[in-house]
Amino acid sequence: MENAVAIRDIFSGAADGKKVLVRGWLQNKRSSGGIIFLLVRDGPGVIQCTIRKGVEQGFFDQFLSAKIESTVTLEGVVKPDPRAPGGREIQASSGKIDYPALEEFPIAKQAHGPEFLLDQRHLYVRDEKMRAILKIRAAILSAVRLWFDSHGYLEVQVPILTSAAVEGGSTLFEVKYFDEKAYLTQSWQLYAEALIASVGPIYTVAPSFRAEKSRTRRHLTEYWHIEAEAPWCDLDCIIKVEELMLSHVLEQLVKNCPVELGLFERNVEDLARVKPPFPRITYDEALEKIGPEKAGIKWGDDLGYEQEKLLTVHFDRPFFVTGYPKKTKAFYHKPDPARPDVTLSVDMLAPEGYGEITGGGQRIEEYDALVTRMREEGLDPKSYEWYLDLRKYGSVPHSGFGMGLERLVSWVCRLDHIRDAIAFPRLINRVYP
Ligand code: NSS
Repeated sequence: MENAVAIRDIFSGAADGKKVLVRGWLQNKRSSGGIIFLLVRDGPGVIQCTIRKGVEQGFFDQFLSAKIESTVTLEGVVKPDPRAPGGREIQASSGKIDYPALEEFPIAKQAHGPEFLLDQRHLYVRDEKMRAILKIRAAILSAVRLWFDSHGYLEVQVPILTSAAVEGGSTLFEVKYFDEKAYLTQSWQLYAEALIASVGPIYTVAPSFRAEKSRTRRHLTEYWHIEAEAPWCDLDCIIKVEELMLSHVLEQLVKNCPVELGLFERNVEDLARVKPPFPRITYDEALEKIGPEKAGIKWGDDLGYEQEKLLTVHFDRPFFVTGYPKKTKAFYHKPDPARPDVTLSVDMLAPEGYGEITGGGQRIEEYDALVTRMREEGLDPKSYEWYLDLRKYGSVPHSGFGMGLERLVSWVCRLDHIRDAIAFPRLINRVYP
């Protein structure tokens, strides 16, 4: 196979006036006045190639009738041209269609409905915005890793197949595990609490699963979860980890993905101003701000999407809500010693109506207190035997959190629906393609 240049490299100017060979997918095509304008995409880059009448007739005619999303090879001279996207084009003198598209590409330029695009997701991932999302996800994850790696956190992996619920039974996916029942993990947390006694502060990037029975614009059934856990870390400590990590991630994103962010209605200034400390309010203050009557809830109820939306109008950057009532949170949350009906819990909410992007807090470290909370929640301590063991052998105050990658991407890119924050979304009514 002949060596092709990377299209992205052409825009440095180094190839101006030189002959290059490029290979890619025919993203778009139009012809006018004896010139065919082709947009060729090799993945990272897209460049305009022109074929003028007067080149070899067979070559011209072949591309005149080429279907969109065929794969092509083109050879020609690079010419700076301010009218071309990115300021450069290839004036092609030869080339071929490697694999012609067998049918017309089903995704046209005009608007399609969301269900159609979800059915065609295997092809829609070639769309410009979808490609930007994939780059933004990758940039977020590499910034997350950079931050944790340089702050003493070790990246570890835990099972996806588990034997007990972490975040309550109502969203558990059950799987048949030979002759036993197992579940798809909702969070790494219980295993993380075991591993901090082995290697100290840790983090992971892994899929989590929630059998969410409702259709909302912020729930997937399978999502990517960035989670961290640290020993000798209280609520205040974990809040600081979250705000330092996220502000670093956003700083990197503004630096590394300005073009991708530019495709969305996001002003990068909104991200650049996110610096610690983030605003903090308590659950009680949150209720006051949203007006419980207006929000249709009373003290003790969890904040759902509608309530969070009302709350986010008071902020122009991510903020924390601490001290959620005991009954709104999972059994492992430590009750506040000064006020045992609330927990040492914290959610981070994104502004502009997006709401919760992280959940976490301080864990119960005493054995008896943990058994009591399990019983209150109707859980059988026998199902959590190994987890309880962790309180028998060198317990420690500790905290952690989980951030939904797609929730973060939705806010950063101002998406209408979380399904567009991931290549192949899993939703209540969709496991295809
Ligand atoms: O249920 S969480 O609030 N908390 C936990 O799972 C803790 N065990 C994490 C921890 O402390 N290690 O979920 C954490 C985050 C939440 O804030 C969302 O950003 C995201 O996970 N999340 C979701 N994203 C997309 N779809 C769904 N269904 C979903 N559920 C939670």
